[in-house]
Amino acid sequence: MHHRSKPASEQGFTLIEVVVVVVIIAVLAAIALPTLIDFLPNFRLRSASRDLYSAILQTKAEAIQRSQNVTLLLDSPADTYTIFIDDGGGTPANANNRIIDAQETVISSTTPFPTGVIFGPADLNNDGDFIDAGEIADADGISFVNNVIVFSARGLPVGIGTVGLRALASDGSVVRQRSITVSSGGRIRTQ
Ligand SMILES: [Ca+2]
Ligand SMILES: [Ca+2]
Ligand SMILES: [Ca+2]
Repeated sequence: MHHRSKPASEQGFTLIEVVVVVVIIAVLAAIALPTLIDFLPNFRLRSASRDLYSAILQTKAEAIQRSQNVTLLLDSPADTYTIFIDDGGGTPANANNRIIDAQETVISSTTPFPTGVIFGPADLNNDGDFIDAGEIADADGISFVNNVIVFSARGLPVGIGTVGLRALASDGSVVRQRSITVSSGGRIRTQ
């Protein structure tokens, strides 16, 4: 009676093979995890910054197209923004009050930032001050008067300012900061 050995593929794993695979997985995870933990808040911040930049451009384009002031309302505690026409909608008392009143036209409904992204002061080069290019010291992260970015029918900003964005880690620490600045010529710059 002779014994036929099974093909290698049917023999299952030896203990040493399992240990080697587990060690390889552990090493790969240890390498990838910090990158992943860092990557996610950064990714969200970039996407929030890009979306807000687009919203500012849209506000400008709508103002030109509609030949009237269009307002981008930045809500710092809520970390949202909304494009609307603050013209009172027929009720003069409600015009330019930075409140979206019942009869006013909402152009782009309220957009929240992704999880972990907030408005906040931005020290872009992390040197402890808030005075370098594109930095903003305002506690609420918005230096525009009354927290609105308004464009006129000519496509020019009614006021200039900077918006600071912060990406937070799950423990609440600040991972990365960015800013968007609107200059008097209507140029929009992200940093
Ligand atoms: Ca209003
Ligand atoms: Ca600084
Ligand atoms: Ca402010």
